[in-house]
Amino acid sequence: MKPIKSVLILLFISSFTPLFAQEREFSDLLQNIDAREKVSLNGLWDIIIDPLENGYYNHRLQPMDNGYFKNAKMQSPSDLIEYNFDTSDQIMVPGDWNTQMEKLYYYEGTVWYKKDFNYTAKTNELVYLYFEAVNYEAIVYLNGERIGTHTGGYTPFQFEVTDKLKEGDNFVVVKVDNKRKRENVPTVNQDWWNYGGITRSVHLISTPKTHISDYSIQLAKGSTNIQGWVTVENGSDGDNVEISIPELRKNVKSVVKNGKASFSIKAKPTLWEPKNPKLYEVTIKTGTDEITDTIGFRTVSTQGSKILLNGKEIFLKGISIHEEAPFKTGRVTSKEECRILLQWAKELGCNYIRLAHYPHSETMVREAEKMGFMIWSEIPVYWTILFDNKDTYANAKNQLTEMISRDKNRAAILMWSVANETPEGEARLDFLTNLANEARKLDNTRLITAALDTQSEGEGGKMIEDPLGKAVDVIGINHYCGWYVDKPQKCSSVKWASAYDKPMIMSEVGGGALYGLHGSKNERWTEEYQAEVYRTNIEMMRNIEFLSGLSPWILMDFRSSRRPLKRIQEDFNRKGLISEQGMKKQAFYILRDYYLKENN
Ligand code: GCB
Repeated sequence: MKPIKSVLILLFISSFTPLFAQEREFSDLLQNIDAREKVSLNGLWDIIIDPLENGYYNHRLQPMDNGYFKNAKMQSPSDLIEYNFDTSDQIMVPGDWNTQMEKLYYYEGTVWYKKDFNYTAKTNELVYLYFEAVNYEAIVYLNGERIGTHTGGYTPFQFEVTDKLKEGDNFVVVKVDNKRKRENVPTVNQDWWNYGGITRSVHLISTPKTHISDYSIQLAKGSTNIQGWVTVENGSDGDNVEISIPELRKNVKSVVKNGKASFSIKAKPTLWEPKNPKLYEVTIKTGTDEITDTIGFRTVSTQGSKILLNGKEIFLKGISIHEEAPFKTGRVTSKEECRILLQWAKELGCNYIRLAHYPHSETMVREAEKMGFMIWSEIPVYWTILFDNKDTYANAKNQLTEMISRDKNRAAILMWSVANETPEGEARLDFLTNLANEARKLDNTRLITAALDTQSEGEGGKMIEDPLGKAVDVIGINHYCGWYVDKPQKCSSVKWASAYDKPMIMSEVGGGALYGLHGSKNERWTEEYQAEVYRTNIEMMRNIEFLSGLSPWILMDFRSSRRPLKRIQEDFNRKGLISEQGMKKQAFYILRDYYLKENN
């Protein structure tokens, strides 16, 4: 190979370095996209399934400059073009591909997506192409030109495309790749379905050239003042920004300085809480741009082993939830599906939900907030990710940053979780301590947590002394008494002690049952067995003085390729209190009784 050619190839390859390598405070995501003028790119997209990445690499495994992203069409009958989006299969966006085509059920690899659309530009506007989530790696092309990449399956990303749009016909192509890789976040082993595809909505969002891009508006830590900042894209220092909360009769003006307009408002808002999830309309104005959000105000803190909401102790009566659709399975794709899951959690008597094991959609978070659920939100730092790999850290940090960027104005979120069930070790401790510090740097108003599954046996029973306990504000414990360890009958007498004077949440307890399977309480997979696990675990939890909440595993049965047992699991983790078809198992009512009768 000639040197000049190899340099060019290297440059080409290195231009695919994931964006998360860059240092920045918040990600540059537009805040509150629902309030923006936008065109939906949802609906049917043309797809080409490409397990060999033939549309990307040539036969010498070099990236090609005329790959499928060119969306080439035959010009004459003698042309050789071995793909054609216009005659290909189609699937729905938003949506996972696994549940839309039988042959894609277990598929992990590349699928090319293409959508045609029409656009007429307005003067003085900027246009963003915004993806709410693509699992896992996305390379995005507009009209045949690569515009950027994104890594991580559960957070949004955007590209400013104003100059790349044509008047009239346009097309966007996305190379989506959900291959599991050892260095990814999550890594290769996970207990949920690796749903691939453009799993959440896609929009073209237009804004004035100078526009409000981001803001943070919250009660300040330990104060009754509403505090925040606003950033203005293409603005300059000296620009005026106005923030108003009409219901509180507040209106303040601020000026952009060093890129941000900061403000503080003395106010006495009605505080957001589960029994009264009060949200206020807040309007921000600058120059020609104006945006309105609905924002709640509350404080959250800890005092010894207690969690305080608005200064008062609160017990978190929760349930863990995967972002899996009721009745049809696959990824949740609508507000209605979010509301069904949340309504079930309401019926269960919950005031709290753990959104496992990755950031759920903004719709889910906003609907939960309106319904009065306190939220634990989490990134997929799960099990055995590569704690000694710098790129893995950069990736995890980027997912954390994008999660906090998107949801920092949601009062319902009390906790950011940095990890789930990670094995003890020095590299892991450094990795997660750094992530926890990072989360605090981005947002000092919320608590940091992680779900641990390590404990030792001491005189006082199970002893929580995982060194990660130092780095978090709230300790989550996953423990499957009666399922993975011990018989259910043993659980009532299990005692817990902690080396930390911090609140503990039982972030997971539970066991599996196939809905409709009945038998004795000693027979696995029966509803009676699962109910017994709940009964005895609830007794165990009553004895934990430093317990400040729980989120048993899990609201609804969910797909997992770790669960092959025929006639019982059939690719589902059966620890749901409700089957994927919406049928409530006995254990649902055991937990509901506990929530409705105790800890009010
Ligand atoms: C866990 C994991 C969760 C699994 C669950 C199980 O501890 O955190 O992702 O699905 O156990 O069912 O084994």
